Amino acid sequence: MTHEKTFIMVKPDGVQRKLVGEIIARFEKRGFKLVAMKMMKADGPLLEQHYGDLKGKAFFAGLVNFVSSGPVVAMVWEGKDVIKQGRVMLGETNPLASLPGSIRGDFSIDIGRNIIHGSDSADSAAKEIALWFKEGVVSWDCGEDKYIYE
Ligand code: IDP
Ligand code: MG
Repeated sequence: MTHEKTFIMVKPDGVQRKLVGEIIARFEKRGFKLVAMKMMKADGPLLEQHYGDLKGKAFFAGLVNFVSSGPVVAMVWEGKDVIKQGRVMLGETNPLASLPGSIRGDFSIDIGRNIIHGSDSADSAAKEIALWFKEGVVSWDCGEDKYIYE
């Protein structure tokens, strides 16, 4: 299914550290297609919904507080297996457990400053895309697709 979509967000630490271009380049070069992107400040209620599954965790308030502290770059990427592949490209939640070559493994150290979010399942991807891009995403034909997919 080449039209699978995932939600990827560069968190405030990734934006401040000017890693947005690097992250976009990695997804583009892999062959995935950008179908939505915006820079925005996420407020508490949006993040409480986004991270709803983590309510009750000791780090929840700090997480919401940090991710709402500055601009984020929210994106939707499309392509075959992009949800799982995106998670592999991100690395582990704990950057110290992430392999070099992964985004977190290459650019971060602490778990609460791991610079990027990626949907972890088809269900959460659908929910997150609907939550962050109420306006919908862009459908476009990429001329390179015939050189990426056989
Ligand atoms: P994920 O981002 O790899 O999917 P989740 O378990 O969904 O990881 O947690 C969401 C975010 O919450 C993580 O990316 C990380 O920034 C933060 N987080 C997770 N576990 C901890 C923790 O034990 N301490 C501090 N922050 C954490
Ligand atoms: Mg998660």
